[in-house]
Amino acid sequence: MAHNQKHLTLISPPLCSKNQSSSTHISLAAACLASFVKKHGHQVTVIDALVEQPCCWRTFADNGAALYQIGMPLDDILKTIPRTTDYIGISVPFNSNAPVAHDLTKKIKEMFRGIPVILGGSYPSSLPEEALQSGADYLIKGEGEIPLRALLNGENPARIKGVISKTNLDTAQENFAEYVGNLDDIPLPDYDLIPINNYILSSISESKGTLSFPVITSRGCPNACTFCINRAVYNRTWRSRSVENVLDEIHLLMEKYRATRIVFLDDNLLADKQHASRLLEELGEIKKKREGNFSWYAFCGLHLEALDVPLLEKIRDSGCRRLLLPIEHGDPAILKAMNRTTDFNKVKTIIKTCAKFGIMTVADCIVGFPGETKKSFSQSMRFFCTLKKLGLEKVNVYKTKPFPATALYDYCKKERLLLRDDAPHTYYLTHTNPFNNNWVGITTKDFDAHEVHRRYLYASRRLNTPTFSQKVRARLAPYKRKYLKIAGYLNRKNKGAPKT
Ligand code: B12
Ligand code: SF4
Repeated sequence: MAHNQKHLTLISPPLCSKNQSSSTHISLAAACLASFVKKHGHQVTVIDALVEQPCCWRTFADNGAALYQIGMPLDDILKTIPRTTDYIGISVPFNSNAPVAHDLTKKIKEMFRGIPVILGGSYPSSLPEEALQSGADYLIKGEGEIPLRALLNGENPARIKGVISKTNLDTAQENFAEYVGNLDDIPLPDYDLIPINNYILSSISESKGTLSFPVITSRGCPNACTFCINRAVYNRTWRSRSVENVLDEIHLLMEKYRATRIVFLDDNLLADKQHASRLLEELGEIKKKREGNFSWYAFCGLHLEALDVPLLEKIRDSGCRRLLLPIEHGDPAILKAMNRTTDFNKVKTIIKTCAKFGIMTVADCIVGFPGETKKSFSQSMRFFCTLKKLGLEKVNVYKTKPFPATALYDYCKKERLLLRDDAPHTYYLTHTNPFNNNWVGITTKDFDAHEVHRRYLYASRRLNTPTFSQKVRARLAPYKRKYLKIAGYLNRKNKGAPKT
């Protein structure tokens, strides 16, 4: 080992869940950070608990709620950490994983005395004071690559931007890490560091033969929706990788791991329309070359305003079968309160065009936002019903969640709308359970917890009952599939292509 080379162990802890199982996901954060510090001469071990043991679960209790930890158990993680490690990093992307991360940090600090433990991700970025109570030595606020490299290189932690410890906690909220100027400088995620075959087997069995891999083409989001945690991590910045760099990753995933589907995890996939348009054209070429054996979907956000007909054509031709549309509400006043601007006519055109192009549309809908009266709730329902008639297939209904460090949380706290100030983070995992008293975060003069739950149940049922045309299409689907199979076969035969 070279003199200044350090050994870092990066851990993505088991997932907290209200169920005994979860779909398997790779920690892209751990894979990106690992490849970056490796490029800069350090040695890395990655323990991605969910991929290590996707079928393993343990029960645990958090504030009286019975929950599950899915993935490699904490004691096994402790045994797997190399004794020679110089630093241990733990990724905590969501607050609901805080109890597991705290437990793991405490155990590590007992067993690996003197080894600095660093927490990163959206949880420590948004709740530094609480995250430090885990016993971790340092937290990283924001993007981890540059501060992590600086720590491993032995720089003075007090001088590294984004490194938070007990000594500078008072300035933590403004102490963002230095962002990587050019995202292409981060090498492609290193999946050889995890038991990738476990992931491949899980992905194929979970999605009936399709092998999906996550890809992130950009980081952050320029918008400032009041309910979004993004500003705590990326401070409203948005940067993208070059199209060529993204394609290199997709080709690698297809050739080395035989990926057939890409899941984009961007916060805002279409923030730069020109850039997105070029990427879609290239994806279209891949789809053509692979004779359709390629598809993609966006797991997270995309910019609705960018979706015009030419872009939707490219989306269709590039292998996207399903679009998740962040519509959120049907009352402009509530959207304004969310700090979102949405052109309703444009949304209708998007839904109609997608239906015509055969792209399935799913919309997000939030209920119980501060200011939502019975009237505005009905207005929202009417709007979503109109969209259903135009072809919207599914609506994901969510109760408003005021995540700490969001503008929404600050507002709710100031206006004393929070039902419980000290609500455990895991309560968001059980929020749909009507028997759990914690299931809704806020109450206003327009609604109480029961009314929000009523709206939630009503919207979920009303907006997801199949329309007449959906029922007809569902009935015809098997025949359509048979027809397409025969048509495809005849087409290939006519072209003289070899039979498969
Ligand atoms: C993929 C994903 C998931 C996957 C997780 C896969 C995994 N193993 O990581 C799954 C499907 C499990 C998931 C579930 C949920 N998710 Co999610 N998810 C995402 C998503 C779309 C991408 C995460 C990602 O890979 N990003 C790419 C990497 C490179 O970026 P990153 O994670 O920010 O990491 C960087 C920094 O944070 C930092 N960093 C991260 N870890 C570490 C560690 C160290 C040591 C250091 C130094 C730095 C560091 O450096 C990294 C590289 O620069 C994000 C949104 C987003 N675009 O980030 C939401 C997001 C993380 N999810 C979110 C939420 C709310 C949830 C759910 C609660 C949703 C729900 N209602 O069910 C559940 C929780 C599940 C549970 N049971 O606990 C929120 C988190 C909010 C919060 N603070 O709690 C996010 C931010 C979306 C949002 N904008 O609201 N999610
Ligand atoms: S557009 Fe999406 S990612 Fe961006 S601030 Fe709004 S909710 Fe967050």
